[in-house]
Amino acid sequence: MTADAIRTGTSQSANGPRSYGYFIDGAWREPADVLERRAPGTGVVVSMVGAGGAADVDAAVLAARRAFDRGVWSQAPATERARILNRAADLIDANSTPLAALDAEEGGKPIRLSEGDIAGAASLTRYAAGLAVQMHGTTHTNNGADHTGLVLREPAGVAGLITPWNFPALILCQKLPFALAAGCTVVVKPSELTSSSTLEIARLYAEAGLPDGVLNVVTGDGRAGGALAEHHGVDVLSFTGSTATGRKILTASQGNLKKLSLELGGKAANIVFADADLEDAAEGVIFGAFFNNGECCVSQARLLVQDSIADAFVTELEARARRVRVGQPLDHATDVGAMIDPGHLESVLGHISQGRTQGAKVVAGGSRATGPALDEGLFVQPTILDGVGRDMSVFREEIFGPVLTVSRFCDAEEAIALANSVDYGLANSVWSKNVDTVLPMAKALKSGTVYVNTTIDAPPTLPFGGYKASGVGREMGQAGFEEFTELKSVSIRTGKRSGTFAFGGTHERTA
Ligand code: TXE
Repeated sequence: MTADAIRTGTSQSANGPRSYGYFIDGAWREPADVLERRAPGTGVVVSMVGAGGAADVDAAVLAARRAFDRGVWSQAPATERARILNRAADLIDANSTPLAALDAEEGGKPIRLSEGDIAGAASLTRYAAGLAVQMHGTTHTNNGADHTGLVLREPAGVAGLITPWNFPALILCQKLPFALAAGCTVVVKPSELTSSSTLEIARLYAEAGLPDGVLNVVTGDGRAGGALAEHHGVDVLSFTGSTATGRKILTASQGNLKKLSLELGGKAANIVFADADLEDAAEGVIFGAFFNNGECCVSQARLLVQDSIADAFVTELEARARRVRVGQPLDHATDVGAMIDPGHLESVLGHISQGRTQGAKVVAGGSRATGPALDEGLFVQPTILDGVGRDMSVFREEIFGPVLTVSRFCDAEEAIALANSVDYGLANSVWSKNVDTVLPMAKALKSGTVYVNTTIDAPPTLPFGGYKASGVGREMGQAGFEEFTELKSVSIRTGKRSGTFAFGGTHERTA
């Protein structure tokens, strides 16, 4: 299937922008208002999506609620849910080329990474299909001969999913197939900046045989997201985005006390000890910092390096940073693409300039990347700031761009103190060949993930989420699946009941 062939929606001209409606109850609905998306690599308008509001969200939630209550999905045999998820995974794979192009074009991310995202999206979907058939509760028969306890694991109900722009298809698939595997019905609100791949994946699910109303997509900005977070028809909400928006969602979701999973910002550290494999570590540090343009919640934006090797290691990083290719997102030679939008470009450049003012030394990059292929786009040079102290804003705040800060430590105790001194706690990496170093470090770091002698390496089996301001709840793994379920305890007594309650009988059974 070609990119043109998978475009769907209310209208589309041959060479003009893609145009999409909302996907509600198995049908495309024309939006009253639209949002234009300009490709950050070229400035050209490439897609138009509905600017959804509360009424659109309400229609989608009602469709999801009706589908849930009909039981077409929530009560379907687990093997049937798994079959459709596996079919959807096959279709995602079969459409990987056009899907990857959509995310690279709208998100500014390098196409090679985008292709990896789509492969990851299919793999997460297959993993979730396996969880569907293993969903079960427990039985308890050790509470007396006349008692049986059942703990039922049930779908949580209608799931709201709000996703960001940095990994549009991948983060969708860290949530969607898990919710579907559990038997939930779903309303997705993708980022207004990168909605196309989500809408195309919804279409692929319909092709895979997902019943109408089980998956609904409403596009739009924070107003649509806010309406979903507030909606009393949503039972569980899973969000990935900024900590500031996560806090708003926490407040908005209070009305019906919905279950929440919030995957928020990060300020991860790559911690390199003198006894590491320094070749591997240098490669990992460059990859961790500049992966996905640095627009990544687990971006390893801080390097903490042991004093004794620091100068030589930084010199090696400078040389490697110069070889990182900044270029058009759709070019397979590109390592670092375009920043997501003009405001974000200004924010990243502002952080670099603030770092300079506060005393950091620019050892690589430091400005906007320019050149004939880049001038219409939003590009930043891969940047390394050395001599960064723990009180500087570039050390503490999420920059979300291709900017690496370098700080030095003398021993493990100081490394732990530095790594843990920020508000975030999503992920950190430790590089050392000494198990007596890495294991205590892994235990002491306050983050949901610790990579050891590797970085940004997250198989679907491992739960993912944050400590501190990086969020609550987990995605992926068994724990991520369970976020979309509820437990129900069923307490069963058999035999004659008389004289066994507290009033007028013995207290033994309830004590
Ligand atoms: O995120 P938002 P933005 C960080 C990163 C970035 C900053 C801002 O530092 O620079 O956030 O990015 C929807 N109620 N991350 O503004 O606002 C919005 O429409 C409900 C980290 O894009 O968090 C989109 O679908 N929803 C991150 C989603 O929330 C609301 C990934 C994320 O947008 C809403 C992206 C509201 N009030 C940015 N307001 C990560 N953890 O990977 C907005 N939204």
